[in-house]
Amino acid sequence: MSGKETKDGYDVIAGRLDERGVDVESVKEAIKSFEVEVPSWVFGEFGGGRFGGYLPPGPAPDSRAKFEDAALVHQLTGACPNVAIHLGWDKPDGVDFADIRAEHFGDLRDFAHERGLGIGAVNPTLFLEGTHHGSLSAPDASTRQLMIDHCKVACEVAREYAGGLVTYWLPDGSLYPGQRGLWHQEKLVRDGLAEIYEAASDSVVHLIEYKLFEPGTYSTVLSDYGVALDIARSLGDRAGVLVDMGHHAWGVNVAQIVARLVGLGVRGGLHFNSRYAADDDHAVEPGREVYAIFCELAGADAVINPDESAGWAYMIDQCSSLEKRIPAVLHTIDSLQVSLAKALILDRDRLEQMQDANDVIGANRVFLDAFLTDVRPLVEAAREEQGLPADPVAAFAAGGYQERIERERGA
Ligand code: PSV
Ligand code: MN
Repeated sequence: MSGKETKDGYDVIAGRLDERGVDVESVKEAIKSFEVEVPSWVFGEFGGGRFGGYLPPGPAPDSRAKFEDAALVHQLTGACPNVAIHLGWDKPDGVDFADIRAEHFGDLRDFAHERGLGIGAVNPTLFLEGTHHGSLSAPDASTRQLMIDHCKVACEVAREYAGGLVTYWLPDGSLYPGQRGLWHQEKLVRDGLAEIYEAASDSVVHLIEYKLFEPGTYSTVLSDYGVALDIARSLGDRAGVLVDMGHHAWGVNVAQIVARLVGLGVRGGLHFNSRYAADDDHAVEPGREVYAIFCELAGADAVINPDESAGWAYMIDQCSSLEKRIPAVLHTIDSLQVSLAKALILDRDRLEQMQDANDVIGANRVFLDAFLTDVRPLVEAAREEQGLPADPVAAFAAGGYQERIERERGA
C-alpha cells in the first residue's frame, strides 16, 4: 500500500471503530506491546530431509548467526526481544551433549544482550542423544538419568541466563501396540518431570507441550492437552500447558482448548504455526483459527498481562522446507499482529447480546465482522508510530540482508 492509501485506509477504519466506541489508541498500544519469541532453531539447519536435503538459502551456521537473524527480525518488528533456545542445538561447538552445563550459555546471553535481545524459553533437547526408544521414559535407566540431568541444566539456564521459562517437548511414544507398556511409560515420564520440577528453583516456570503423534506412530505419551494438564497440576503451580497449534488432529477446535485453559486459570503458552502437514512447519496466516484463539486470549486478559501467572507465553515454532526463513517469520509476526488487532476490535457487548438472544447466525456475524475487517492500516500505523517499517516483509526484501547471508553463508 502507498503512504496515501494507508493514511486513507487508517482514517476510514479508525473513524468507523471510533463511532462504534472502540478505543483505537489502546488497540494500537496493544499491538505495540505484544511480544512473541522467535525460536533460534528456525534460522538454522533444521527440518528438511526431503528434496535431496534442500535447505532455504542462507541458513545460520551457528547460534550466534541465529541470534543475528533474530536481531534483524526484532529490529524490523519491535515484537521479538527474546529468542527461544534449544540446549542441544545452541550449546557451544565441541561440547558433548552429556557435558552441557548452564555456564555454557553465559556467552550466548551476553551476545544476545549486545544486540538488544535476551534468551527466552529454554528447551531441553530430548530427541537427540540415544532417545530413539524414549527420553524420560527410555527403557534403560542411564538414558533416563541423562535426560533428567539435561532438563535440570535447562532449568538452571532458564534461571541464570534467561527469563525463567522451560518448555518441554518429549519424543516418547511407541510404533506398535505391545512395544511398550503404555501406563508404565507414562509413569516414567511423570516421575522424571516430578524430579526435574522438584529440583528446579522457585523462579522457574515449566510448560509441558503435547503432540498428537510423531515420532510415535502408535502411541505418544504426551498426546493431548488432557495429559499435559494433569501432569502440570500434579507438579504444582509453576507448571502449565504449552499448546502448539500444529499438534492436533484435523478438526480439533484449538480455540476451545485455549478457552478452557485460560478459563481454568492454567498457566499457558502458545507455539504459533500453521498445520498443513499434520505438524507445525508452516508460517502463520491471518486466518480464522488464530483469530478465534486471540479472541479467547484477549477475552481472558491473557495477551499482555504483566502478571506472569495470568499472561501466557507466546512463541513462534515453525520451520520451512522451501520458503526463506526470515520472511516466513516476519510473515507470521505480521499475521499475529493482524489477528490480535481483529480480536481487540470484536464487539463483545453486541456478541453477548446475540448470544443471550440465542441468535446463532447473528452471533456468528458479529464474530466475523471483526475478522473480516481490514485492520492492516491500524497495524501499520502502530508500527510507524514506533519508527518501524509499515510492512516488515517488504522492508526485509528491500534491505539486502537475504542477499548478504546467501553470499556469506552459502546456500
Ligand atoms: C517437535 O514437534 C517440535 O516441533 C515441538 O513442537 C517443539 O516445540 C519443537 O519441535 C522444538 O523442539
Ligand atoms: Mn512446538
